[in-house]
Amino acid sequence: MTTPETKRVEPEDPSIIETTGAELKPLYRQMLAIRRMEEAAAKAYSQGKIGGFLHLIIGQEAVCVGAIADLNKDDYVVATYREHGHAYAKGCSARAIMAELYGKKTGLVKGLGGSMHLFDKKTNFLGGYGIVGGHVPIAAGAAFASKYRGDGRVTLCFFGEGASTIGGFAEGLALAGLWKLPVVLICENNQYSMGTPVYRSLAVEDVSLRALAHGMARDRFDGDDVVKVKRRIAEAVERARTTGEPTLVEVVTYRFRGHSMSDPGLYRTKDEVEEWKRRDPLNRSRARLLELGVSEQEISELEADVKAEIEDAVKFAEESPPADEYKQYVTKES
Ligand SMILES: Cc1ncc(C[n+]2csc(CCOP(=O)(O)OP(=O)(O)O)c2C)c(N)n1
Repeated sequence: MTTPETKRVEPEDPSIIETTGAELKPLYRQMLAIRRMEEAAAKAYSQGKIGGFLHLIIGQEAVCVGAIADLNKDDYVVATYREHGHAYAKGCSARAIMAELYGKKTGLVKGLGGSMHLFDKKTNFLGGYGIVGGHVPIAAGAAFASKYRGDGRVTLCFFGEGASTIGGFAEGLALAGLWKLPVVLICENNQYSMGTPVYRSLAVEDVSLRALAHGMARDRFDGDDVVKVKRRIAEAVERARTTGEPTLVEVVTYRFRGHSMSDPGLYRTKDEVEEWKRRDPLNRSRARLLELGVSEQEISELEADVKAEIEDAVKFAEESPPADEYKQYVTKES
């Protein structure tokens, strides 16, 4: 990036990662479903059908989709409040996610958590946390459990660059490095913590360098190409699974919309946003699919299928009954 506020920390990597239509097509489908799901959520939010906070990942979809693509089903994922895409990529349905955003009983956590607190035991999606950086020690704990039990599972933990300034982040890294925990810590550096640009929050803008203080491996790359994300995170996952060693990975990305629905994003210029949109990971993958010989008709069918999936999810959420009051779930013992 050229503006001083968001100078790109690493030049865009022009190298083309080898792939096939068969590999890229499902990744494109997932990214598109996440985008359409979040666009539908934004619409419902502005109609007053979704309450509370709503943080969208639009623009960053390649990170969660690529990173989670090669995980085993029983591996763990822990994420922030910007986690609808991570939950979907881990296997949660658009229906259950949307119903949760609507506060409905059929939602992922019975409508009691909402956007920031998605959680799903079936897919080992361990949340959804609203406290910035507070979930990094939780991820270290999940990875410690795997090491202790010898179950061979790996934990992926996602957070923003703002989280790297928080005490919980330092504690999580310290334990992961000291105990050699099978965790991959993924910083989605989207250039802003709410309205604060990287250069105002970090003295050293390369977040991945923090790995050196904890004796762990590190990696850093741009997150526009979903296949690149898939390959590079797979290397870190393989390291965690085979040697039990953690990695800190920084993926440079950008959110196209404000921090949350209440943020018009006035702290950045239209030109800056447009420049990043030119690298939209979805457009990039669609163009690549055509280059790889996937026909326009096949792509259109996939897109129609995604549209139907999200329309169905919205209908499901709208028609579902509201959440029960919380007290219904509180037993005498608790
Ligand atoms: C401990 C704590 N401090 C402050 C906040 C308020 N807050 C919510 S999101 C956010 C910005 C976090 O930015 P970053 O970690 O870069 O993640 P991003 O939102 O960009 O994905 C802040 C300060 C909070 N939720 N928790």
